[in-house]
Amino acid sequence: MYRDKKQIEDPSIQNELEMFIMKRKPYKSLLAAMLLCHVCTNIYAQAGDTTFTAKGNPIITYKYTADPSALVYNNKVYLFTGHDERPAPKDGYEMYEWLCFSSDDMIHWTEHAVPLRVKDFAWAKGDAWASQVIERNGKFYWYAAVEHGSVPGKSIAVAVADKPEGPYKDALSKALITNDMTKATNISWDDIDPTVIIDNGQAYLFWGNTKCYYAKLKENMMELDGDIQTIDLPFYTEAPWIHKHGDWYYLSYASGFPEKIVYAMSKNINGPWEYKGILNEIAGNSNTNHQSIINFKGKDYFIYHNGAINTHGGSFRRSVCVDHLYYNADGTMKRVIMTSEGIQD
Ligand code: FUB
Repeated sequence: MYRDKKQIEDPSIQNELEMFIMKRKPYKSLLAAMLLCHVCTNIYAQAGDTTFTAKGNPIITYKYTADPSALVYNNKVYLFTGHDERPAPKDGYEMYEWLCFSSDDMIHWTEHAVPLRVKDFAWAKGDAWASQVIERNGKFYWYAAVEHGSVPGKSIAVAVADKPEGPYKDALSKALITNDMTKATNISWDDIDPTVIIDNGQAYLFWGNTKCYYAKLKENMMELDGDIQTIDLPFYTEAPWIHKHGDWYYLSYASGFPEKIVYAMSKNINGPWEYKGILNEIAGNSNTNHQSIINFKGKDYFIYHNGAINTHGGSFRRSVCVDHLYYNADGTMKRVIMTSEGIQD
């Protein structure tokens, strides 16, 4: 199940394949076609990139990926994920880096070189938790939850890059949000799971565990513009995702534990938010669920994670999945149907 990038890219593998073709003449044409196809897909990838085809859900099966957030940019979808590295059978999150994948069609994917690691934030000490990337004025801003090195608790970092796939560098040399800035709950992990939107030129950051917080961002995307507000959302756990469809704003989030994804709608980004109920049921074999919602080339997608990979998948070895999302005529969202087949067209 596990492949190393080098197994896919290493030229010695191609040499072995060529030797095999020479020895097995009856299969020569078929194997030559496979080799050509492999080489062609890689013409468009950079050195160190890995290309693969999603064969249903989970879409990535050679490593564990979690906390998806997607960005549509220049006719491509960029998928940013965390990387679960906890060895089986141990429990607990072990996450040191984030990953970036891109696709033209949600089926054929390229994994890019690791774009960001916790150690890129000199002031942070661990936990590459959930994150989201957004573009503004030709720069890409990555908001990410990490454990702070000197202010006890979780915090939100900002990294910046010139290209969606990075590499990213710490934009501030300090955290944007620290645990001592939010007082709505006493827990030390409430400042996690950032989600960001730019609406009519104004950027907003939403985040939080147990409490949902939001604040405006200045045009530089690296400073808060005003006070941190809280939003009262029923059964709120974590993982907010803010998006817009037509003239509705949607705030989806993980609820309860194990988590279901539920959502609220509003005609105003500042609320009031009307609770609309369950969007996605508990995702197989994972306590967390963590969604991202995008429209790409005219279709809507619900991206989440489950613990479905045999034999060690689970709450701490999660895998990203993609299914279709559909809206009703009144703007509400139909409940997601999680499938093994995933996206096929
Ligand atoms: O991956 C670590 C944490 O698990 C995330 O920050 C939460 O949303 C949950 O998915």
